[in-house]
Amino acid sequence: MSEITGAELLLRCLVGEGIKFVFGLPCPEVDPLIAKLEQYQVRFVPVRHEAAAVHMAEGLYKTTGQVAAVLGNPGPGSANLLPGVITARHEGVPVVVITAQHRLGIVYPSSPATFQGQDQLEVFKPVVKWSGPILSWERIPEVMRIAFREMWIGRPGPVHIEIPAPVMYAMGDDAKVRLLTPDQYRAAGPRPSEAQLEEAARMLAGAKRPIVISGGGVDRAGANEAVLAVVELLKCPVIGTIAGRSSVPIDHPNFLNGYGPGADLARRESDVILVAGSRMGNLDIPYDKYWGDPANQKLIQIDIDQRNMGVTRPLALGIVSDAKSALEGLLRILKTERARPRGGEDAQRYREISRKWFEERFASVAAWRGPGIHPAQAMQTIGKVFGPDSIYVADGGNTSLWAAWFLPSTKPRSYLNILELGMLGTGIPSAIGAKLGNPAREVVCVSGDGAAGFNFMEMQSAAREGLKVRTVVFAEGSWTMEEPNERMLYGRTFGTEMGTVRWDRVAVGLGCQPFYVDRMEDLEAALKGAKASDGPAVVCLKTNRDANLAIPMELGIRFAEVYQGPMG
Ligand SMILES: Cc1ncc(C[n+]2csc(CCOP(=O)(O)OP(=O)(O)O)c2C)c(N)n1
Ligand SMILES: [Mg+2]
Repeated sequence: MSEITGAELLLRCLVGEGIKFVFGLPCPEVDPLIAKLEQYQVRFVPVRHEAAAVHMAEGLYKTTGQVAAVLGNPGPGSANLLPGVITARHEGVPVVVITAQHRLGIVYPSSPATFQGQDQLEVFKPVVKWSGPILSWERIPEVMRIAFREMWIGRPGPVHIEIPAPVMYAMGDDAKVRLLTPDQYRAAGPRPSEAQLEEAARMLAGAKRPIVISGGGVDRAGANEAVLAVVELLKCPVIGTIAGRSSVPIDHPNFLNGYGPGADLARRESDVILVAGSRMGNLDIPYDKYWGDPANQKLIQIDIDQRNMGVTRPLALGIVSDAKSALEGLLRILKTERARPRGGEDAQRYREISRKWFEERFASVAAWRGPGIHPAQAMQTIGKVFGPDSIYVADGGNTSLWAAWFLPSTKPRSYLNILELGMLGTGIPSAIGAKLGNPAREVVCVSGDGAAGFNFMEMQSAAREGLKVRTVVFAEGSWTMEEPNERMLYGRTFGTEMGTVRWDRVAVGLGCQPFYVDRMEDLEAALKGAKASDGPAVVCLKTNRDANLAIPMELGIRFAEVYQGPMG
């Protein structure tokens, strides 16, 4: 008879689910787990803040599809996980959140005498998809199966398990438990029915002006090739949602930016719209004024989650399915349906309208000759140096808008931004997670100086772990995105002034290669230096404040409509 700890049994369950990384900090209540990780080829990555652990798991998942586990100690460490977990929930990121707990004699309820006593199940329940305790060695595999099933139902998300220390340390005979492989206890899916696919194909093949809207779900499902194949077969325009920036190449000849007048016209004129992997949330301005009359416009929506169906636009056909199998099935039938593509004139017409409009709106960017550095020009230079094969992680307020508009077209799953919750500070840890999952690729984090401050200490984690993450901080010294409202309503700013931080000097203390740039002519060399660095690098980029503030008015209004609803 061989006996193993509860921690080792738990680890076998995690490994059976393909988990290769655990993020968090040690504590006696989880030490038996951490002590065994190496033996199972699981990498432990310690963090400087537990929320960052979850953001690392998020960067890993978004770029590779791999799930990770995160750890919190009883009380504070678990409390610190919460912002990360809430972000993961909003972003549809699956992650196994493991909180350690004291012996049961002093919690549930925690008495005022209990040191670090927190009844964590109650705290986590509202912010995860599923939460439960494991109270005996024997039930570890079964409860883990419950957790993983729940994680993958509909839109993925975080699940929480809590394990009291005595269960982690408990010994049991491993011959007595049966571990099941994932396909022995969960089914793939949901999948579309053939009838649904045929109906969708018929609608699209018969459409006068079909368009496709590609969302983040296309990236998550690995449906990038399938969505482009549908677009190319129909020769129709494809609009990328904001969260789906890397779901289709933004330099594809049929691509339309969703915030421009070309996309508005495409949505208004279209008789059949196929939406894949997007809820069409307010960030994608799903308002009547930017769409056609629903009486004449048929909407087909493919989404993994019934909860996302027809939330903002009425449906003609909803297909609850993962985007890949639905789009591949649709493509197969479309090929036999003899779809009548219109020759792509619409896509060209819309693109031309948007191209002109953006060119005019961004004339001030093209014309900028200083003083100092314009963030948009800096993004273009970053794109030039790091190219289309890098993974880009954007964080910050206006900084992330400039990034979305001016960074290059990327590969699938290679443009990360927190787009539902808008949590600042995710960029650096998320980039670290991305680098762990993609060691051979360049990972570049572009961050506002407000956003950078939240988790900048994780650059030390990158240095310790030998991860060549490149972080460029746009250091104009303000919480810029909060300025316009103050200026408009009060004629002055308050609370937005951040003071000066020399991020490069902080970086030195954290073991990173430092670069400081305040003249445009020095930027390219600094970025090349960062790229050539043999460890993580930080570029402190002093950009011009007024330039960072000057989001073109029409684009600013659209962004305001996200919050305030349709205007005018
Ligand atoms: C954690 C968090 N706190 C507050 C906000 C609200 N917020 C959105 S943008 C922004 C300013 C961001 O400043 P910075 O990162 O420097 O980018 P900038 O707008 O200056 O380019 C703030 C405070 C948020 N999204 N997340
Ligand atoms: Mg700023």
